[in-house]
Amino acid sequence: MHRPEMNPASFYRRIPLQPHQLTERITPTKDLIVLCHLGVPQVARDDWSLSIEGLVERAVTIRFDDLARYPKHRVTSIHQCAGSPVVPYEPARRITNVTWGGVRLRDVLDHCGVQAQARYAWATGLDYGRFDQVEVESYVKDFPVARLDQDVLLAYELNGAPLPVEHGFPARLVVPGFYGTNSVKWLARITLAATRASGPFTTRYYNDPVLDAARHDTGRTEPVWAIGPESVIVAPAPGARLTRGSESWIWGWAWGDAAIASVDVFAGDEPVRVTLEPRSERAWQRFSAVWRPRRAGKVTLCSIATAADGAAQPREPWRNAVYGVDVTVA
Ligand SMILES: Nc1nc2c(c(=O)[nH]1)N[C@H]1C(S)=C(S)[C@@H](COP(=O)(O)O)O[C@H]1N2
Ligand SMILES: [Mo]
Repeated sequence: MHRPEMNPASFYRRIPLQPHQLTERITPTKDLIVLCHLGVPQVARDDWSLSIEGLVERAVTIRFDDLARYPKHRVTSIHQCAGSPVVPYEPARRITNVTWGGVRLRDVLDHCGVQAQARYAWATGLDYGRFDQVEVESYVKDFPVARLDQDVLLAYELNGAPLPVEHGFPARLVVPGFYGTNSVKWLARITLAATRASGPFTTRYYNDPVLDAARHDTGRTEPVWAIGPESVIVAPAPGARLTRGSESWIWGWAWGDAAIASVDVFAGDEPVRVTLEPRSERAWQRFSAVWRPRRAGKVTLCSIATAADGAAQPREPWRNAVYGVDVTVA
């Protein structure tokens, strides 16, 4: 693997929009999260290649032009940064919804023949350097092979245009429904393996403590993979003034790895009737409600998403915790 120039050569990020700014269904590329732990490797399209190795019948190396041999696939999906890997109880709300274009990794792997013992795919990026005082040879993540059937992409387009450099040009992995950290940019290698990967980003970072029903740490951990059920209110914005006795629209987005089955909206402790659109592809789902405030004063609006599998957005501090919007009724 050749080592590209890193520019910038250290942690680089752009913080995305606040919940009340998420007014567009497809987040414009200029408003996306950018998160690069080690900096941004500068890779020319013609220098790029992807090696597929490990537990496969035939190891292969493909060049960018080889991607055109596979059917093009587009998927509209939530794209969310999990926030700090070491503070899972801090909600980050770095959420966007975008359209990726590329080829299915499954289609490419079918040519290589995945061996039966392969349980994980390790994905290695071209970036290298220092993160949190640790010298890192490359950014490596992993995901279960069972996930391949769910639109895992080798993506070369974002919102209909070639990937911008900071988003992984010329090609990246996208694991729809998993937190963004798993979607390795500037992808260089896929390794099929029987075990999880051993680098810092799959061991030291991005493993959450598992809590019991009383929220005590069980001592076990689980990988930061599937996106938990979450929702945010887009409007009204924090600090808005609503008029007593007249109808106010409350709307927002709900999402998760599993489709969201219902959203509950509360104005203080008063439940408000909600309409929720069904999920299309892996996109977020719009919900809306009409509320007629009867009393003047300050009130907190909130929304709670429940997924089809029954898991609900927690009120306790966690990365997908319920988001409250403080408004004034006058
Ligand atoms: N190679 C590489 N891939 C990476 C990262 C990285 O530092 N290096 N950061 C991850 C994290 S934490 C997130 S949230 C997403 C962000 O993707 P974006 O910057 O394209 O929005 O990229 C992921 N993929
Ligand atoms: Mo992230």
